Amino acid sequence: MKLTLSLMGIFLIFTVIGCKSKSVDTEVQVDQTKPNIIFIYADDLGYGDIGAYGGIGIKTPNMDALANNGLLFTHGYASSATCTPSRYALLTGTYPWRNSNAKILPGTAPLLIDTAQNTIPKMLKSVGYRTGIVGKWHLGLGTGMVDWNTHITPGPNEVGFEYSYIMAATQDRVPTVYIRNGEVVDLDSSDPIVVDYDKNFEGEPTGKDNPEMLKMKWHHGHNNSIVNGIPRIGFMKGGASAKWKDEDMADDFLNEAKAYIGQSGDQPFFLYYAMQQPHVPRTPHPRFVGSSGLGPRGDVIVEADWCIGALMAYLEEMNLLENTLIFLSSDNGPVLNDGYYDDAVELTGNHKPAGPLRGGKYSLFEAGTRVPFITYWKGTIQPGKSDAMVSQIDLFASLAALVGSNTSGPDSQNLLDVLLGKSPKGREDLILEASTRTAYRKGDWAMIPPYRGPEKNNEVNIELGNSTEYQLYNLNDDIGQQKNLASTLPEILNGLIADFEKIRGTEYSNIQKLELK
Ligand code: NG6
Ligand code: CA
Repeated sequence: MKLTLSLMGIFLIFTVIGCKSKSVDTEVQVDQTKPNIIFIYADDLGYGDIGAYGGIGIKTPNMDALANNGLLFTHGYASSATCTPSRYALLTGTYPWRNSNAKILPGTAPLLIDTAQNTIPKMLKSVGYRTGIVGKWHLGLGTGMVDWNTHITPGPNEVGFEYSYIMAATQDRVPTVYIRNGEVVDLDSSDPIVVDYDKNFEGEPTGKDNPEMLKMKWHHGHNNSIVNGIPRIGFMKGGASAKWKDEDMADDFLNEAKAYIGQSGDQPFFLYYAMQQPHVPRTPHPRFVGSSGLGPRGDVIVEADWCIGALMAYLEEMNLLENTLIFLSSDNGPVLNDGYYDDAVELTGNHKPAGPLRGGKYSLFEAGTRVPFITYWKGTIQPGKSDAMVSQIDLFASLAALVGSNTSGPDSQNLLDVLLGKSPKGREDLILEASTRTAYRKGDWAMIPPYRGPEKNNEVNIELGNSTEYQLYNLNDDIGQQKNLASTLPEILNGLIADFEKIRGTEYSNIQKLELK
């Protein structure tokens, strides 16, 4: 009897152990310190473009799901109101105005990031991550004279990414080919690629001279080489077999992103998924044409949203959601007409891409840099909203803190607890940039120093923030920056100028300080 009982006991113990190890097998092992990390980085997506941020014109259920089940930041910033400087700051944790070359780059620009410079992918690699980029690069390649027909280096692979599948610059700039780990994809060596941003190649049609060849018309700029019926910035010859098909770009990048994720083994991964939408030229795949009712700009946002949904579904299918920290944002604010006739202005209706904010892409006003900013980590980040001021520049130090690295970029602040929703206390202040001009944000205040220059870019119809006077706005009760309080609150203004100059130095304006007195 006794023996039977103890045998039964042993049997029970084994059963329990057996069950336990079985449930451990099927349950997800969450490593809180080394999750997979994905940056989903849209191009020119505005603060008011998506539903979760109050957007009314375009249905974005997948981005909304990330926001509603993650943390939505109301004061999340890109570092600059244009692409290259924002991406530079994101990856290096360095203010873009510290590097005088951090401007919108042509497709032939040399690599902007010094290969000796620290970057997020380098930092993550050093603690055991696989690192990959899929999508828009726009940070320069090579050292000056790129030969597109040989191995292109240095590039993303030399600044920390073990895998890269990129377009060199933008969708509207040549070369219009994908580059995988430094090699142009599908290039036929008997049809070499040449690129020039100054002069055309003899006999090649251009948007300017051959309007009959265009399926999309240019409004300003964008009248050089024609690829797929779309006139581009810059001249390109050759490489016919390698040219991307614009309408397939979203699927091409999504498939690459999924393939990269699919190779996951035991190592955690970092994926920088740099989407091309809704930057011009807006070329939705046929299955999205007409999906928004707002023309191609709305349609490519629907397309981008669908891609994000597909990516999320894939992560779920791979059982990776609990193990993956996702960051969704945009490189700069929105623009409607950015150089092509694509009905973005005509069809926008009540949809306000910048939401309640003033300005847009290129602007020192809020809409230039305040963008959708969402963190999502299933089971770890509690759903909610945060009004803390955070910048993309802070991803570096915050992620370093998460994964146990002590390296970072010079301007990056560790806001890990804020990004994970454990603290409401964000940055105290932040320098914002737009085409090498800078402004200052501290507490509720936005201060814009005087700049000589047009008040508005009439081609894109966006107010740039230039004024010969200082501007001071209280964003708490004037989010639309309508009441300039500079002359009524001189003490606050002077305090802000002093704080700003401590970081920025005094050589920030093209107006002499003396003239201001
Ligand atoms: C501008 C282009 C604009 C866009 C922008 C870069 C003209 C007239 N305009 O110079 O269309 O390409 O550069 O956008 O060429 S960004 O989002 O990559 O910064
Ligand atoms: Ca952009």
